[in-house]
Amino acid sequence: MSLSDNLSPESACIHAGEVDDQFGAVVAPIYQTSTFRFRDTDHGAALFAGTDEGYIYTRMLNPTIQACEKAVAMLEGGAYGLGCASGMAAINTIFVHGLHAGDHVVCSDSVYGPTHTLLTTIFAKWNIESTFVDTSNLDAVERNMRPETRMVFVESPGNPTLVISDIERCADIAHAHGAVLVVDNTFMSPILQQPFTLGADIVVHSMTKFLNGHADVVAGMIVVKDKEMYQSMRKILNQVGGVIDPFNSFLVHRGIKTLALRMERHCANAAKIAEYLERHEKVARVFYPGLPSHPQYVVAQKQHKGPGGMITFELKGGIEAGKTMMNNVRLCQLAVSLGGVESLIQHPASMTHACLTKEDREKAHITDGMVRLSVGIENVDELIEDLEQAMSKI
Ligand code: LCS
Repeated sequence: MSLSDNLSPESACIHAGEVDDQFGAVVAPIYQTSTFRFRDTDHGAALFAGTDEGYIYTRMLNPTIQACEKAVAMLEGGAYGLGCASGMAAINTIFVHGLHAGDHVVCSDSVYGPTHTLLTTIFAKWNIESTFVDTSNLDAVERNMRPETRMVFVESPGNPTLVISDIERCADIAHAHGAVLVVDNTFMSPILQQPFTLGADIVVHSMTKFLNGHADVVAGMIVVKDKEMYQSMRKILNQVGGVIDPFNSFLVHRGIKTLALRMERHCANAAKIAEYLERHEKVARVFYPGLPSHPQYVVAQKQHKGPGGMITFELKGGIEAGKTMMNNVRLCQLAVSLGGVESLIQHPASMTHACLTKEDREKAHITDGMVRLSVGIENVDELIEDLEQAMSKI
């Protein structure tokens, strides 16, 4: 089946990704095999030489993985997907592919902790320097570009502050300096934000989150538009080996079928909870892109189709009040990760961003008092009831 590129996101979620029609299967089958038999030695040699198309070995390509790659690429409006073993494997592959000794990276300061430490520990060791800037401040992005800047890496909204960067303007700055713009679109999913339409060159996802949506898979995806970039990145991924496996590809592809529907409920629930929190006497501050009080509300309105399911807030009682609240939730669960059907609550400073120094956290405005809530698709009144009973213990 071939799909038109202008299919609506709701229909694309159901149908994107080619299905093997040997038996008329409606869903892409799971090819749980590590390797593929050659017809004869000439066939094997031709596949390796690239003169024949086909499958050789699952680390190189597998039909189930490819179906998931096509689905995400189509939803993002990109041309090629590369399925990875985790979001971090995807980010690492992008860095290994695009960076050389002596290069410089400008990266959002509010990014998932391990993205920050991957640059400051592993890549710094190979003489690749990174500058972490508040990428919502375009002057700061411009000011920190150097002749050797090869990549601008933007996570928007940023984890966990939900700071929003103007992707279109960041793309303009990156391109004017001969750098590529990479956007981590994990928090929004392609349903709410399509970075390629805003000028991004590479889009990356932790599919562990909204794309899969059911907290039962760890996986990542890189999406690119350019064929040459895809081919050279595929070689790198094959060499570094951080590929997704067929079964996880199947699960993510299955999860994607309900992505548009789930995002609608994530947004509706989170919007209601953000308003409830903002009105609450024990809450000091709420960060949510759908609230007019969000510092980049105008940019959010421009580049998002919905405000998303993530809320970060600070309680008036600081970290102690936050701990009491997190230790008393019943319907929400105290756990890291996000983007699943279940609501999860966690403490960034001691959990997802504990790998940063306190100084780096402060620079990125990640305060000790911040609590992060990933709003699931449960009944919103029951979620509010749960948050209320947990806050009554403060
Ligand atoms: N990018 C973002 C924005 C993330 O939030 C995460 C994980 C990753 C990349 C890495 O993806 P993974 O390798 O885990 O698939 N974020 C997590 C978080 O906030 N809590 O636990 C994991």
